[in-house]
Amino acid sequence: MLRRLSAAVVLIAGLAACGGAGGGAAGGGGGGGGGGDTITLGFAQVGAESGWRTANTKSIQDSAKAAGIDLKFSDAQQKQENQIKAIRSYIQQKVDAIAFSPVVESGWDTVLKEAKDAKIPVLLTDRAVDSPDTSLYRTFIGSDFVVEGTKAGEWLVKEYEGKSDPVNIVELQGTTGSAPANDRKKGFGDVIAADPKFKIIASQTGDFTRAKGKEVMEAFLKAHKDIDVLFAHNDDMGLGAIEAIEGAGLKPGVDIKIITIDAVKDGMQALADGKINFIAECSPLLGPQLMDLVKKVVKGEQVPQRVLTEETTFTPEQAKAALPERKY
Ligand code: GZL
Repeated sequence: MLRRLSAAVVLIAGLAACGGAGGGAAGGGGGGGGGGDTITLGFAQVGAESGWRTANTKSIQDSAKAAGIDLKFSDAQQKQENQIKAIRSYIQQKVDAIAFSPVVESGWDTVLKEAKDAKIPVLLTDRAVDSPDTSLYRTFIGSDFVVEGTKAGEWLVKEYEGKSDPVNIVELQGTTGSAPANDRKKGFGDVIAADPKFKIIASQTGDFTRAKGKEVMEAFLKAHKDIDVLFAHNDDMGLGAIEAIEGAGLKPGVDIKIITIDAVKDGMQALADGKINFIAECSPLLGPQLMDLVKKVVKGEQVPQRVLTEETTFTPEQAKAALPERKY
């Protein structure tokens, strides 16, 4: 599905290439910094739930150091109340800018209004919020999760082209209420809805973790003897499910085809080994572009309201070729 990119949306490659200029959300000074001082950035991270998150945290921390930005960092252990507490503490500390990856889409307006009233610009990274008031944040840098789900669905449609037997699918959803879970489910579901042979016979959250993915897949296997396909919203839940499938004496990637999203090293290894059949990439390496955007926002420059990460997909052969150079 080709998505029209409005003028306010810049692909990361473009941003990196042209140094970040772009239309979209109004710029505006930060709470305290700017000028020649060191910029202080408060970053409220989701948690440490997956290989993707670990790589994302490393990208943020390494990029802040390289950019000479003083980073205050918090890990919310996947709890929204902890992220809100961290944002409030950054406001009290009068940081120059705040960035965060909202663990879920809703419930941010109050704290974002507090940041706006304190004249501290907020940048969304990785995940989106569902607030209709886009003045509450200066930009959102991250993937299009609907497209990722669409790519997963399109692979499945192609894989079963010309076949008419029913295809029973189980789905391991990401964190309930999170943008990646909502959007990946939508993208995938919209594509397979076109052919009635595809049926999602069970769908439950595995909270993006390996442990929960294994636990829920064990339950799926007990309840259903006719599973053909697993669609997992991230590699980590897929890797947990592989343990459950092998524990049930079945061959992952053969008896049950597996599609995941992220393309972290462990997922790519399972893909190369034929235990996963297809991965849609979701890049965690948002750090460098985020620091570019922070500097521009603190200086009061205009930044694109939406910065989209460019991503690809991998088959087993492509994973084998990519693995030696894989950064995460
Ligand atoms: C996606 C990110 C998701 C990853 C998971 O951008 O928010 O959260 O797909 C991670 O691996 O836990």
